[in-house]
Amino acid sequence: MKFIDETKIRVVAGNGGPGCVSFYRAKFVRRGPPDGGNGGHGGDVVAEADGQLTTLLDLRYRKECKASPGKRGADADCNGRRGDDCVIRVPVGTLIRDVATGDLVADLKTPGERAVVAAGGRGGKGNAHFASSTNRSPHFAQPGEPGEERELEIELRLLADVGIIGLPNAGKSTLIAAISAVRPKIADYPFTTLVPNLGVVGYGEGKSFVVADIPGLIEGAHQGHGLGDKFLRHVMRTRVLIHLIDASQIDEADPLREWKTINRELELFDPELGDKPQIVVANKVDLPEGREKAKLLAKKLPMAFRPLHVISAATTEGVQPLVQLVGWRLDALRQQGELDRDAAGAQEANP
Ligand SMILES: Nc1nc2c(ncn2[C@@H]2O[C@H](COP(=O)(O)OP(=O)(O)OP(=O)(O)O)[C@@H](O)[C@H]2O)c(=O)[nH]1
Ligand SMILES: [Mg+2]
Repeated sequence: MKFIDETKIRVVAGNGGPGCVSFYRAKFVRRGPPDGGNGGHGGDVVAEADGQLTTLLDLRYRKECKASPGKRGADADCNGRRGDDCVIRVPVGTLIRDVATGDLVADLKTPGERAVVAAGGRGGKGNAHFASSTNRSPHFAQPGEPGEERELEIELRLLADVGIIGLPNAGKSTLIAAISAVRPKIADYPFTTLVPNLGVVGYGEGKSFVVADIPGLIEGAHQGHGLGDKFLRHVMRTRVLIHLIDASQIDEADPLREWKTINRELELFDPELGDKPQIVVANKVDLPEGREKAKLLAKKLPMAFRPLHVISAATTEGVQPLVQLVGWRLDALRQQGELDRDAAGAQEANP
C-alpha cells in the first residue's frame, strides 16, 4: 500500500441560505404579519481523526471538499434546512495548516476527534425577525453569509512514543519484529523499509508504548540522498529515540563515525530532534566481530549516552532489558512532564 503523508486540499464551506420575505395570508386577513423564516446555516467542512487510517492515501486524488449551502427560509416562519457537512477523514496524528497564512488549523491526536476546518456561513434572518413596533411589516430579509473557503495543507505525523533510527541494514525492522507484533520486511540489503512501521510494545503490568521503525538514513539524507529525511517528521513527536548501530560494521579507526553521521542528519533536519533523548544500541553482537567492535564503541561513546546497550535483534539477546529500559525512560519522562505541569499550575495559582 502506498504511504502518503502530505497532501493539499481545497475546502469550501456552504453559504448560509437567504432569509425569506413573506407575510401571513388567509381568508379575510388583509395585511398579515411578516412570517418569512431564516435561511439555513451553511454546512461546515470537518476533519475527523479515524483510528483505522494510517496514511493520507484516500485524500491523494481528492482536490476539493465542498459542503452544501443552507436552504432558503420559507413562509409560515419556516427556517431553511442546514447544509450538509463535508467530512475529511484523516489518520490520528494529522496536522492541518492554512496554506495562505501558515496557521495551524487542527492537530488531531485522538480517534474520533473532530475539528471544523472551514465554517459554513450563517443563514440570513427572514423578515419575521425584523418586525418591531416601529416597522411592523419589514419588506426585507438578510442574505446568507458566505461560507469559509481555503486551501489546506494536510500533514501526517505518526504518533509514536519511541522511534528507531539508524543506517540502512542496522536491523531496525528486525528489532521492531522482536519486540512487537508487526512483521515488516527484513532483508540484507539497504532500504528494505520504504515507509515507517508502527508497533505496540508491552512492558509489564498492562503498560505499553508505541514504537516506529523509520526507513534507513544515510549521510546527506537532508539533501535527499537515499530515501532522504522526509520520514524524520514521524519521529518529531516521539519522546525517546533508539539509535541502532550495526556493530559488525563499526569503523575500527573511528568507532563513532556512523553514530555521528546519523546525529548530524537529525540535527540538520531539526535541532530539536538532535536534542531528543537517545538510547544508543549496538546490534548484531551475536556476530563475533560485532561483539568486539561494540566494545570499541562503548569506550568512545560520550558519557551522556552511556552505557551502550548491546543486543542481538536476531537472537533477542539483550532485547528485553532494552524494552524495560525504554519503558523506564518513558515513565520517567511522563512523570517529569506531570511534575512540570503541576509546577506550572501552582505558579499560575500563586503568581
Ligand atoms: N547476525 C545478525 N543479523 C541481523 C541482526 N539484526 C538484523 N540482522 C540482519 O541484518 C539485515 C538487515 O536487517 P533489517 O532489520 O532489514 O535492517 P533495517 O535497519 O530495517 O534496514 P532498512 O530497512 O533497509 O533500513 C537482515 O539480513 C537481518 O537478518 C542481528 O542481531 N544479528
Ligand atoms: Mg527495515
